[in-house]
Amino acid sequence: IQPNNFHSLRTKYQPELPQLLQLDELDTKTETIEVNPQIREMFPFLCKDEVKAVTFQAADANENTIRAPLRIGCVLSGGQAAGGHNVIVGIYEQIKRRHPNSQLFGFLKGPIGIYTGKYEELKDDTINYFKNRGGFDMIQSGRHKIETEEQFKKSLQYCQSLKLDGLVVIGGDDSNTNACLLAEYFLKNNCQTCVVGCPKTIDGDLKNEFVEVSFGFDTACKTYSELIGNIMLDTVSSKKYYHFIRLMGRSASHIALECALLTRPTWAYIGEEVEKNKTSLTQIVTQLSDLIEKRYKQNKNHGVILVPEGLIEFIDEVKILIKEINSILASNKWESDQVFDNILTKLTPESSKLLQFLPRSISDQLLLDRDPHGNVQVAKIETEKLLIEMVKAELIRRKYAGKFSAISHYYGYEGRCAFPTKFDCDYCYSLGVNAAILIENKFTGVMSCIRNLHQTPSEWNAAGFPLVTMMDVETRKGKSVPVIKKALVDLQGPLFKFYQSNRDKWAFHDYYHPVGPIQFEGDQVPPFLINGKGFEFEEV
Ligand code: FBP
Repeated sequence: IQPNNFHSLRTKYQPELPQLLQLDELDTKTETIEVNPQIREMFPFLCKDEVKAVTFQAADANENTIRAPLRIGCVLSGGQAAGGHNVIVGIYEQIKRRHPNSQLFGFLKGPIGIYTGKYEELKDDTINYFKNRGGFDMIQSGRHKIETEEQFKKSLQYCQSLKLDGLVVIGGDDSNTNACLLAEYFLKNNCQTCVVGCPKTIDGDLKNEFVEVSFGFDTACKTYSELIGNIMLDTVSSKKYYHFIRLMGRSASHIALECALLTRPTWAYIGEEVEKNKTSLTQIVTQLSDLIEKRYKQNKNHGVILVPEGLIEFIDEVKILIKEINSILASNKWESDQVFDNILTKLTPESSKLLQFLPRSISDQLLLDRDPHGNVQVAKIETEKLLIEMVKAELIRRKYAGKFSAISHYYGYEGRCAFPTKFDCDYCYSLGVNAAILIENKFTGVMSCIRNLHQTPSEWNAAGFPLVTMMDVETRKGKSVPVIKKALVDLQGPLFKFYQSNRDKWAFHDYYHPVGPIQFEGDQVPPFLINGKGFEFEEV
């Protein structure tokens, strides 16, 4: 692809680093942290001694230090998220600063590239081209897992034959769980390759006391919010359409909440609240129909409704239905045209009734193949259309006197590969630099973490936190397995509370707030998801 003017301009931007990471000499400082005893048992090598977190501090410059070239491998895992290229650029520029003969290898098409030994050495021309650019096309990504003994063995062989000092796994919760298993396997087999994770996912659900936000979230929310704002201006001009906008974000509703705070829609569903209140599909349709009727009495036949793509899985009866379908599909195989009829015979009466009640297009989408991690592909379930159809039917039943003309939208893939915001450019570059430093200092099984993100980049902190401290034990397919838990929207947190206390106003008074396109210069507002730290919410 030829660079366009904007791309050429962005490649010239040198991302900002935290002050500490700009120094030539760093001392490491470690601190013991608690690990769940069950997890300790599952990772005996990583947890052999005390498990420690690492931070850095300035050290005296030492001209006699002899530095050896570093050899690092990297892999992009799972769905695209803006900024992934900058993690790689950060690793590359850091290891070249340490020694000009250092080398970086990109494993191709995700984890499968590691255990099949498909890689490419990354050099100046590639790195310079992809700097500050969206997408994962430099080395591509994939959703494969390293699962079987053979795959672990092969991964070790390829890392050893490349004499890698380290492997950086750039991925979400599942990929970082996999990274931790790989780190354990390498230690057990005396392999010198350290494994370091980097927190990626637009969904924002890889978040815990160590990770403030995953990269790509900021760019995705700001991209969607620009589009939502444009729709708002259109609808408030024509005053004739209800826009139902489904937003990507597989499970958690962080994206929907962040976009709601940025744009102030007529209404936004938050899946976690729907789950907590056990709100049924019928209740959602009743609420929406009430809202539309009330607005009609104010002479308003327009609105913007945000629907998180994970909503469908949070609705109690649908959740039960999906669980039943998952377990039936796990033990049965049918020709695709026979799945629907066969499943109906095996579901409980309530779930069978629901599956038949849903429009056929939606029930077919619920029956689609699961991804390699067993997730329902909510990105392919058109919940926004389902709601429109059901609300339409309900309004007809109520003999609604107003006009209900609805348009559906899905904002998903367009937010994952946009040019990364300045925040994501700097954040990802810092994550990459930090990952390289962790490897140089021989830390393994840790996540590269950049914190204090509500401040300007020079004030950010860098750390390495052991992946085992982020894990819980879950039962999957009847087996106890370690997993990094997804962070859902905190219904007691400041962001949801702010939305909750404002939404009734926004529902009836059109406080639409079009944010416009992403700006790359001037003041930057980091994502609200960093727990609202440092932000004054503007009451309207
Ligand atoms: P990751 O968790 O791998 O970052 O991917 C997240 C996501 O973008 C979800 O928001 C979405 O539901 C899903 O990927 C779509 O997956 P696919 O790219 O396989 O269609």
